[in-house]
Amino acid sequence: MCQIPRMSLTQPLRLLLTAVLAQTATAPSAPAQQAAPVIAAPTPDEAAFPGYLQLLAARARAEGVSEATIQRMIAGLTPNPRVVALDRSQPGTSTTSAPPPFSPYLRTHVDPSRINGGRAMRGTLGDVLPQIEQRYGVPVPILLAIWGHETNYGRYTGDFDLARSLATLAFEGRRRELFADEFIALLKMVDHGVPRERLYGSWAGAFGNPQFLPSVYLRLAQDGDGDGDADIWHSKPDTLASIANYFRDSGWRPGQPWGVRASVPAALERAQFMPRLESPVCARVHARFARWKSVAEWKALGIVPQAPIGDQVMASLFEPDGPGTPAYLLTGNYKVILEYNCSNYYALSVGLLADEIAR
Ligand SMILES: [Ca+2]
Repeated sequence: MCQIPRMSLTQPLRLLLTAVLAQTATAPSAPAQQAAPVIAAPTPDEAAFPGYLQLLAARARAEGVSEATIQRMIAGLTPNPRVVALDRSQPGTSTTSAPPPFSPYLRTHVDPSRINGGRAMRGTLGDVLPQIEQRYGVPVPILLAIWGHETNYGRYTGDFDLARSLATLAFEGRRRELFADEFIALLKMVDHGVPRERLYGSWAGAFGNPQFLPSVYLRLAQDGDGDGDADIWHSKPDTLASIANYFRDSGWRPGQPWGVRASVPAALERAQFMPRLESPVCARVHARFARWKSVAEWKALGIVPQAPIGDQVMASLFEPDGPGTPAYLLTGNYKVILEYNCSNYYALSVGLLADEIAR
């Protein structure tokens, strides 16, 4: 997924991280990892690492982490040069080149394997799925599509030691505060009883079936099967309830689609609908949508939705590969998918995969 346009470093941490993580944790064979040769990136001033760990330890102590957890988690920790190399191989964010086309991306991410995997999962989970949908108000196919995108339904969750990865990324300094916070959150997870042997994941610190960061886990992970443990590593109900909780927390509106395919008159003058204001978050992603109008207003302009959507729903027109190619009316729920990973490639393929799983 290395071709995906990157986000600005000024965006909210959650968006930044989910984008980084989702693109790297999807599969060991993902292009992001293949295209990230582990060059001999020198770890910055490695001799200073033990001293830096003591700073992290002091901060953890001040935030109430137990001494036993602190000592256990920093004992023997060394910087991971592979993590530094992977972090430095991330594409820059200032490119002005045109984004690559969507259709090849969609072909490889809304593929028979993910579609059938989602349908099979739906078939095996029985009553628990309607219960989760009822409780959180997020459709099951959307939850499955996220899971399918993040880790191919749990097949690839990453084997990097999370404490080592997060301490390395904090030490390296490019996003020090962000990763220092996540390192402390990881220690809090241990204090809350999460077993050490579960603390493996992507090089950038996300873990489990939904690829949550430690701070997200602490805030939003759920115990979907009622055994008292929010086990997003092994429990399918816990995984899906946790994703659903993330979506509810991000403002998913029950009863609205993420978007619908739409036909657009060839003569539509698109320039007049382009946004006047720059989005405060994830600007490059949002800059590609048309202005928001009600579905009724879009219909009055000759645009015809290809699936049911209420006339009063606010929507934006999106033609990812330009006029004459597939077009979509996107709702506010599409923006919720972007909260999980702020990439149009990701959000559109999650929406379309969910539609296929639901068929
Ligand atoms: Ca559980």
